[in-house]
Amino acid sequence: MRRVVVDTDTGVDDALALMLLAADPEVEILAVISVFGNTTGERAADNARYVLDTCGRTDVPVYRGADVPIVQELRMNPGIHGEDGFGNTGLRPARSVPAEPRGVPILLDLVERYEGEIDYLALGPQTNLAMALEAEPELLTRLRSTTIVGTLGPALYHDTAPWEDRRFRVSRDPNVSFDIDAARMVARHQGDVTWCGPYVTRQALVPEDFFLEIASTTGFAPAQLITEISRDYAGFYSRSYPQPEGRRVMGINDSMAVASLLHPELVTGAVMRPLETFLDEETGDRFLAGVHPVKDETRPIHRVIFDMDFDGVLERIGEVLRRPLPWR
Ligand SMILES: [Ca+2]
Repeated sequence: MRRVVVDTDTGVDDALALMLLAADPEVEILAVISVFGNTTGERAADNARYVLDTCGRTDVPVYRGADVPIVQELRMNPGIHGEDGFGNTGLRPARSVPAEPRGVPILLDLVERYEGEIDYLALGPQTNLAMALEAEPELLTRLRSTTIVGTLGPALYHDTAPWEDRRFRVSRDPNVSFDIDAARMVARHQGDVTWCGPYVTRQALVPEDFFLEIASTTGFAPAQLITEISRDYAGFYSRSYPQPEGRRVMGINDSMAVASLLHPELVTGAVMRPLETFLDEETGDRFLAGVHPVKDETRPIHRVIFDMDFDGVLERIGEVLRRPLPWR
């Protein structure tokens, strides 16, 4: 049995990632904690509640986490996931997530109780992790593992502008840039930490038809929820990454990170690196990338994923969405 805490700014790909966890009989979700990002912290919490309820997992607790970054101004992603993070569908859970108790103290309690047993999944900005690190600097070594959606991936040797590298072709890393201080704080702590960022996740653009077909042939609520909330989202991806014959596609970013934890054999490329932040002077965007270790390296070394078995991940997603409820 794997014990998981999920930290999510619940948009469309977060919803799918939550479903992979909710369906897995080997996974106990101890808590879901919200964070701002794809939408407000409040909506992120309610959306997570809605996803879990849709999957028949009313037993999984959801808590409110960080609503704003540690230092910088609040930025969000409304153009991609809609104002409500759910493609402007307006879906709300039967009962909203209360403002108290807060997620970070809950996490610290869980770490006391399940010392060295928790796999932490950060699917949004790393603000909750950074707040928990402020209270408990040993946090990352007391978790079994930490998997984070963020980073440009591994930078080239002595690369001073990794976002410009044609091999990476990533212009945005919202989870990191929405709270760069939090990202830097996590990067400066030792632990079993894996970063799975846009360089990996943007390679996996899934045809919208994949989900539409499952939803229409099975009629199952989780698959139908994904197709309902992803109409605008698929529109964004299809405009940003035009496909032959105008085929509509969408990203499954957070599911890649979840798959890397639940099915480590699907990770086909990863390196161990210290991580550094970078500033794009032109746009003001900030990035985090794995850099080359130096002699007598003292910076924490984290794992940076750069390749995955994308078909394998999609196969797992298909299996889950075609499985009738109840999942547990
Ligand atoms: Ca996310």
